[in-house]
Amino acid sequence: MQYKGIVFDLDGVICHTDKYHYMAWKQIADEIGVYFDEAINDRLRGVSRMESLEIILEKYKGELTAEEKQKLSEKKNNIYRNLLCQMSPKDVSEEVAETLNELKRRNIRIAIGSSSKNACFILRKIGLLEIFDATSDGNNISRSKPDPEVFLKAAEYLKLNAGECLVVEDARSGIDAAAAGGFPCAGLGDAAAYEKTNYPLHRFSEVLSVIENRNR
Ligand code: B16
Ligand code: MG
Repeated sequence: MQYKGIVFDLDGVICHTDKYHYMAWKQIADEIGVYFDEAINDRLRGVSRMESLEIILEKYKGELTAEEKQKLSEKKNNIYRNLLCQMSPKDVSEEVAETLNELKRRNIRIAIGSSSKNACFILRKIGLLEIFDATSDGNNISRSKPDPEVFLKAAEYLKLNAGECLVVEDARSGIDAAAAGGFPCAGLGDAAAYEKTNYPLHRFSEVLSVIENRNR
């Protein structure tokens, strides 16, 4: 089967917001007196906001009510969104921008498949809201990665079957989601070394050769 579309994860693939997630969560963790570091932050990749908070609270000694957790996650999001305001098209590498343009030239349909409820806000800030044919994100799903829902919705929006869409991810939870949905998947960074990844990528632009080799 030829690959007619690509569903890209956003954070860690198209742009990098982990430092802002880290800064915002660190502020929350300090406030409640819980230990938090870069290694814990790495475990939050691709994971929803509330699930991220639960991971951070693993080291918390007390008990929090659902309402208190909700307040903390809202507070984190406000800090995070303020930090996101400094993002601009300069936060997209030339390689990413050129590869997306080349995919469009080749009539490959492209979508975003992100756990983030801030995906459209980020895409607008980095000037990429218009280039994608569809966006599936934290606002249109009820189950976060590793559930395949976000990618299945993206494929549906592109009017393609899972087998026709390559998923590009940086997180293992995202690769698990792609595999569970029956999508072929390419992995960058941490996800490149994961055994469930079909196409390990060293750099973003290599998606062009994955498509080329598949469709020739
Ligand atoms: P928000 P992705 C994910 O985006 C991030 O990797 C993850 O760290 C974050 O917790 C999640 O979005 C939810 O983000 O708080 O903005 O709704 O990698 O799936 O694009
Ligand atoms: Mg990611």
